[in-house]
Amino acid sequence: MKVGITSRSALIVVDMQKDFCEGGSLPVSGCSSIISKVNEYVEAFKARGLLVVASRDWHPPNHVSFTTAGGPWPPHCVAGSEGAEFVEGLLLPEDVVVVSKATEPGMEAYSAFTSTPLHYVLSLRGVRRLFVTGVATDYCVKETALEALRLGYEVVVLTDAVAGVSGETSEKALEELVVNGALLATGEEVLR
Ligand code: VGL
Ligand code: ZN
Repeated sequence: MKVGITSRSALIVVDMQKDFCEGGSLPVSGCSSIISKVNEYVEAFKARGLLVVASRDWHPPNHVSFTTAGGPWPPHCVAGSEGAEFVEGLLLPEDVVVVSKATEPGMEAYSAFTSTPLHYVLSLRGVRRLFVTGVATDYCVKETALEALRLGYEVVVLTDAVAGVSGETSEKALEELVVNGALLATGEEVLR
C-alpha cells in the first residue's frame, strides 16, 4: 500500500499551537477537533520508533505578518508567549524534534523548511516519506508539503488531521498538493 508507514517515514505536526486553536488570537476552525486524531498518528509513529517533528510559528513581537506592522494577520504565536505554546491535549513524544519558524522580524515563512534545520534532520535520519498533519491546510500545511515535494520526499497529507483557515482555499490547497504529487490519506488507510 502506497500510503503505508514505512521504516523511512516521519510525521510532522504543523503549528498545533494555542493561538491557532479555538480561543487563540488567530483561531483555525477545526483545530481543536483534530487534536485526538493527531495524537493517534503520533502514537503510531512513536510505537514504530519513528521520528515525530512538531513545527511551531515563533514570531518576534514586531513580525512583518502582523496587522500592527502592516501585515495580513492579527498578532499570533509570539515567541515565548502562552499563545505560542503547543495546544493543550496534544501528546508529543519526549524525543519530538521541535522546529521553530518565521523567527525573523522581516520575513514570513509558512513552510517549516524555510530557514530551519528540518531538511537536514530528515535527511540525517534517512527519511523518505513525510506524513503531514496540523494547521493551517491553506497556509503552513500547504507550503510545508509543497516544499517537501520539491525536496524529493514522498508526501502523504492526512486529511482527517488537518484544518484550514477557509474551506474553499483548503480544498484548493489539497488539489494543488495532489497535482504536485502528494497523496491524500486518512487513518483508516494508514493506521492498522
Ligand atoms: C499560519 C497564518 C499565519 C499557519 C502561520 O501556521 O498556517 N497561518 N501564520
Ligand atoms: Zn504566523
